[in-house]
Amino acid sequence: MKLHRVVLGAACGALLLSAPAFAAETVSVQLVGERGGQMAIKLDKSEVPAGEVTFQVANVAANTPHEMVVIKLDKPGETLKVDPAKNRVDEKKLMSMGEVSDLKAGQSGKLTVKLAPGAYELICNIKGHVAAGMVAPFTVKG
Ligand SMILES: [Cu+2]
Repeated sequence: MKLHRVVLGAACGALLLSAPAFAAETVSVQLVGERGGQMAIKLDKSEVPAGEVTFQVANVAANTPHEMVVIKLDKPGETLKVDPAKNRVDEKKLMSMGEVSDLKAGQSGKLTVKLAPGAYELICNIKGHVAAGMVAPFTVKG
């Protein structure tokens, strides 16, 4: 047991020394679109290495509030289901890693989270917005 731990520690040390990939990543997120029209979540990158990630989120709409929620998927390719009664995704049934909520048009905010490897989706879960296109796949590499 003890030996195992020492070997693991040495391996991690080597990775840290050789990998600028451990530096914190920043993702620029634009929340786009107006009520009643097409909406989108635009990212400057859709894949980052595991570790600390900062999402810089800007609502660039003219007059529509938006938000960004980071959802971890059970498996790649899974699609989030919109609850037809509520016209939004039921966050209680999902693994939310954090969010920047309630950004008025023109506002921005940021979120820093530690993300493990896996498949994620960024959504705006204001009523009707996922159905209008506010879903962006996001991958964290091991
Ligand atoms: Cu929205």
